[in-house]
Amino acid sequence: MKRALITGITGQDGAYLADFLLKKGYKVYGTYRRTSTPSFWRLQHLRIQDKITLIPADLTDAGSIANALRISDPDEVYHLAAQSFVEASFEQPASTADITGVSVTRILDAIKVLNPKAKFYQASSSEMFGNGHYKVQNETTPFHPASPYAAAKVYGYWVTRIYREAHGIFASNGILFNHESPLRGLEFVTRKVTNGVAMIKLGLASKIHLGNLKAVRDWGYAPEYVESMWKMLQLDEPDDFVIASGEHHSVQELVELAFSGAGMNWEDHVVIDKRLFRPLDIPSLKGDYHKAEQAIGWKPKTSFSRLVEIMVDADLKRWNDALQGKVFPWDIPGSTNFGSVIKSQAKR
Ligand code: NDP
Ligand code: GDR
Repeated sequence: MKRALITGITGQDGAYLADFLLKKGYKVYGTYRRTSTPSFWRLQHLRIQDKITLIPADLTDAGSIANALRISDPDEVYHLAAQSFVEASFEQPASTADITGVSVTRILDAIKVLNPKAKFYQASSSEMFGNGHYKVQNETTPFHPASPYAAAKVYGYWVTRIYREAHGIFASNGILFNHESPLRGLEFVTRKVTNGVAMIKLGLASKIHLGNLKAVRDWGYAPEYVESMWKMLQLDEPDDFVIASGEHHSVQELVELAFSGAGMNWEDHVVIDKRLFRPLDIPSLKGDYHKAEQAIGWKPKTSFSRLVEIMVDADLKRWNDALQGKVFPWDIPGSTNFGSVIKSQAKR
């Protein structure tokens, strides 16, 4: 049985990846950090909370990372944990540099000492291309980061390559473009819109406040994107790959589609709020995934319009359930009672 360690298992990608690897027959370990409110709702939503083994670790704490590696003794490490919200990185630039950037070195260095044969996946991002003004971005496009988050990801990208070339670690970068799902955090624009549409449709809200509607992004469906992470680590040699949908749409198109799908007119409900504009934003991103298609046989399956439909439907169902007295997954009492939490001193 192969063993995988996922950092950030409580996030969108971590939850979907854990589900995918369990179905492949892996023993799955995941790190979580102590928070005042538990964040296990995605694992509960996928009904996998009892099938994984959780290890407490914080990215700022090198000892806890080493401990997670020692306990899990993984064949594959998927490093997904990060401060992942671009907007917040303008407000917390130094902690984002540490959590999203420097932590990559902490993990790779621990792998070098403790598990040098483990294969390593780094969650790199299309944000690294920034505002370089290339119409389409692939693995050879120069980076031009436009946020503290993107700068931290560029650092992580290069450290991954450096450990590959200097220390012979199997370390690959997945350069993923935006990918979304009903498990997306509510602060990201897709989920903010689909959740807002559902609430407005059911009479629970009347407006959504948004920032830059002109920004253009390449949005895909998250469950498909986590599969590419696994495929990259099944190769004989490490490499770097762009993963994208190849479609690009503006935030305004997203808004129009989400409202019209629910039978409403977006102009009646959207308020432009200047405070939600970023100090720097990226006008347009569109990925070219052909290298991945050829090397690992990956290509997107879900169209943008279908993605928006999936997300609006899921949010409508959530709020309908809530109105009928059924609780959201994250409100279930005892949500921290997991079958298999390994404490730092415990043996595996
Ligand atoms: P999420 O924000 O949903 O999840 C982030 C995860 O990181 C959560 O599990 C979070 O824990 C954890 N985390 C944050 N800070 C720390 C810390 N100090 N110590 C330990 N864990 C921490 O992100 P996604 O799942 O969407 O993204 C996964 C990765 O992929 C991220 O690195 C992101 O930057 C990158 N990425 C994402 C893309 C996307 O479109 N989704 C595109 C390209 C790259 P908690 O639940 O406690 O907050
Ligand atoms: P992004 O995603 O910054 O691309 O990072 P986000 O959904 O936050 O923003 C996308 C675009 O929408 C514009 N926008 C708004 N964004 C938010 N969040 N809220 C709003 O109200 C709003 N109005 C307009 C933004 O200005 C931006 O142009 C995501 C994250 O998952 C990163 O971790 C990942 O690396 C990249 O995708 C690829």
